[in-house]
Amino acid sequence: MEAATEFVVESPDVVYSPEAIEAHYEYRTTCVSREGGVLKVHPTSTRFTFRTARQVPRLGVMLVGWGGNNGSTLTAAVLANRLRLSWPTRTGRKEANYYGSLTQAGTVSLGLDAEGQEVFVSFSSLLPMVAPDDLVFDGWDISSLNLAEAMRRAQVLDWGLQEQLWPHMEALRPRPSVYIPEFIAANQSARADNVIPGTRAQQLEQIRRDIRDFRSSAGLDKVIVLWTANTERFCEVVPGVNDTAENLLRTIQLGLEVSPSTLFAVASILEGCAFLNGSPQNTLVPGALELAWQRRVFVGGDDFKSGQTKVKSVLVDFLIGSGLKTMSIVSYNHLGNNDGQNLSAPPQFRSKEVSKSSVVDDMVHSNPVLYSPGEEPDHCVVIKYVPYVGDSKRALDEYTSELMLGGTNTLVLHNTCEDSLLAAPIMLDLALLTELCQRVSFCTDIDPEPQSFHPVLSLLGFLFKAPLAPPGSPVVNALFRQRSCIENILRACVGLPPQNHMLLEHKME
Ligand code: NAI
Ligand code: DG6
Repeated sequence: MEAATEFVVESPDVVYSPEAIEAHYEYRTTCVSREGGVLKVHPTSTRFTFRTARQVPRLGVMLVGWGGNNGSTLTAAVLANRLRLSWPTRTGRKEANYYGSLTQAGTVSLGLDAEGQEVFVSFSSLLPMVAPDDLVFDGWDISSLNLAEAMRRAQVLDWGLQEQLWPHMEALRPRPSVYIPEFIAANQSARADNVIPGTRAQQLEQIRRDIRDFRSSAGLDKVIVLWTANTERFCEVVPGVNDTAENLLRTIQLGLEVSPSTLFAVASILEGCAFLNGSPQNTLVPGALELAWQRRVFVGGDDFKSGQTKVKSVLVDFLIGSGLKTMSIVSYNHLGNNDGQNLSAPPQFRSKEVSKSSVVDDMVHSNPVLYSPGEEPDHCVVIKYVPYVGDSKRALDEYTSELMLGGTNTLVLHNTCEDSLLAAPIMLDLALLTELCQRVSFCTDIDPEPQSFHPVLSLLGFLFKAPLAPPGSPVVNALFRQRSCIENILRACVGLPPQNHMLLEHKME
């Protein structure tokens, strides 16, 4: 059954005008205080008014690392869908689709119909969103291969699809990029034949010119920049160098240490374009975050949550949420694509190890019944480069949990799939949701001044392994809490209550 695509909320709290959807919404939550060893819980309520502009812009997405496996696969996926391509494989004809995209292939329940059955619609129909087929791509890569050649190098797509896409991708050529060898593995140097010369300040200016050029030559209303280039080593956060916006901008002018990804983040923010970091390194150093705050530009990161980590953020939530004490998590990966080769160098592996390891923290901390303060499961992450398996990554996990009365439970998982076919729909969702958030504003009964979401767009956490959150905000990794956050905020924007799954209608006599 195909999900319905359009709906209207009939309520005095929701007003549709040609320009916007305006919804009055009661945000009910609780405030907890500790008084004399007793927790006191106060239900609270705040009245919000959400306004979502209905006019969907012509959106451009600039990928840093456009010629990589993710970049070429995402570009190919959008073209294949736009052109309605189908191609023969040994198991039959396949058709282009957007499986793996929350917005395009996920659904939400609007409520119950007269028969008491749930009515589902596509996630993308909750609010007006850019259609993925309408996205315009551009980007940078230190490798000069055009996108057709990059697609062939990636070895991700079936040959029959590649052949059809070739004439459409051949003319797409990545712009030269910033190459600072010490940030990525030495084994990448042979790729770097397409670089922006000059000082850091000149490179920053060139990136800014590229963004402006793309915006005007493609007739775009908006541009979003997404880092999907190689994983870099972590950058040291040094007072006076990158700890404030002012220091970071001065560092760039003086040519002191700044990573390529941070240069791209700064350029995007200065151009008023949202910047999203799909890799694990600490691109968004405090100075970059402050700049985003000052300019009110959205930033999001870090590291796409695509496979093994996504499963982990479900499985550990299930284990700890069911009262089992997970004590050991061991995750092996082997893969043979260029990402795997880059990660075979210790500093780049370290960046990935950190982001892959942080993912169970919130679940452990949420359960003081099982874990005493400071207690954590052993958590080991191993990544090996095995060229033969190419983009078809293998992920092997072992989870051991304590059961009642001294028992143990060990779960073992083996996951095989094309890494880039998991990452591409996530990149799509990132661009579409970020753009949508740019059209949402709100005010409250306490503060009638309209405002936007915080520049650190933590609503995107579902899509990132190590989600960035505004200072002081809890970091949520549990996948279905993250999904509910997106769904419920979008529901609020059309005046719908949060999805509570209570189905009380079916629990009465
Ligand atoms: P890839 O190695 O195929 O592509 C990266 C591209 O970036 C290459 O074409 C390379 O030439 C280019 N590049 C390197 N430094 C650059 C720079 N300074 N400026 C512009 N381009 C530059 O890697 P893949 O598989 O596309 O992954 C991209 C990134 O996404 C990696 O950091 C990876 O760790 C991350 N990632 C991938 C996931 C997946 O499931 N595929 C999931 C999570 C993160
Ligand atoms: C090896 O783990 C390579 C990495 O780039 C991952 O494939 C990528 O980060 C996806 O990780 P995960 O844990 O979401 O599957």
